[in-house]
Amino acid sequence: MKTEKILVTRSSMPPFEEYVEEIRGIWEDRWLTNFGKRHQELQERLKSFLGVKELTLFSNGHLALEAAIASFRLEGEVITTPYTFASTTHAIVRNGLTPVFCDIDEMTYCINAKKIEELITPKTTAIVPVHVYGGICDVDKIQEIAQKHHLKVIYDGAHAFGVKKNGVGVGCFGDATMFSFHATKVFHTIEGGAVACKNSDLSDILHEIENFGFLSGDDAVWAGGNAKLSEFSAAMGLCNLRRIETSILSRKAVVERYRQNLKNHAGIILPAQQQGVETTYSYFPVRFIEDIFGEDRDSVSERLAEKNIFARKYFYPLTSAFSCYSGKYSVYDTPIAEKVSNSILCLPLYEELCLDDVDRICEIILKNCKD
Ligand code: T4K
Repeated sequence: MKTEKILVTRSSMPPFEEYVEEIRGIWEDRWLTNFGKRHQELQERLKSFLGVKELTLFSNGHLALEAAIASFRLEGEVITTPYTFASTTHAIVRNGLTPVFCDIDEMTYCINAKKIEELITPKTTAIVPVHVYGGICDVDKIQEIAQKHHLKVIYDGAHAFGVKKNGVGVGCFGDATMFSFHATKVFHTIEGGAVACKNSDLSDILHEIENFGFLSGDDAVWAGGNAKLSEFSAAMGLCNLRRIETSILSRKAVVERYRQNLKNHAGIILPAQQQGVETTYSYFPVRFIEDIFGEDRDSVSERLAEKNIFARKYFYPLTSAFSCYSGKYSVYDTPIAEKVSNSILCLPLYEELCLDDVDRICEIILKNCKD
């Protein structure tokens, strides 16, 4: 029997008619982009949903992160993690800065805050940590270090839409936080992203960077580019935001089923459940400890693929191992990140994934299990 392909994720979609209704007005007013009505409305609604003071929308998360870094006019070295998507490291490098890679915490997979200070040099100007998989970095420790050494903290929160720590939105920590609204994310605008921050001067600069340097009037006060979110994307965001709570609940059910099925196996490490953190279940990463489980990550991944199930190795390889950075870094400087990267597999997770399929995925995974 041929079963349907199950990919690592599947975009959430609003009812077709709802989206059509949302974009109908675009045909009437012919305003397609450049901070239109839907853009303004989405920005306000997201500010309130995320509990942040300022929010600047962007055409994608990567450009949002590049702009957030640029907005501080930094020089020198930036301490960051190699355990992330290409975007984080590239955003630092494309700003003319030097990434300095810090190892990760083995529980949360986020930057190990205890290891940051030893990497600080007179050239260090910022820290760019990543809230990985819908977990959250040690924001208190990072803030303490940043204050002590006068460093900026710019979070990559691409995976952390709607995540809270002790009731506080993740976008409230650090000097700025980027969110990704890519089609594969918990909340999406097809392509899109945003930067949250606390002060309106910074959000004016972010606006200039994404709008050719214009804030108001004809003078460009910054050599900015173009990273504006279109009205079609904003309309998708408005539709998706209406159903975000339901969508998160469906993801939660999938995650709980995975946890139920895969617990009690010493050879499988499930993602940590951080105290005080309210997640939105963006990814479900599982580690396979070959000696105990009896099989390595690649072999499990291949067996799933044979059954038309396509899990993904987020994040393998480490960004420090990319050929564009060849000869500059060693993965052995971040041994925990290297170990995790070699054993991690993100299992399929999306709103419409049915629990029977979760059971089937787990059965396949556990087929050769020794423990
Ligand atoms: N920082 C971090 C930590 C990130 O993870 C990301 C993005 C960024 C920064 C940058 O944010 P953006 O500039 O992207 O807003 C995907 C996503 O494209 C990327 O957004 C995401 N992280 C990354 C972790 O995953 P790929 O290369 O794995 O995508 P792709 O095309 O293989 O898609 C993965 C699966 O998603 C497919 O198997 C099926 C599903 N899918 C994909 C698309 C494009 C859909 O269901 N619908 C779709 O439209 O990077």
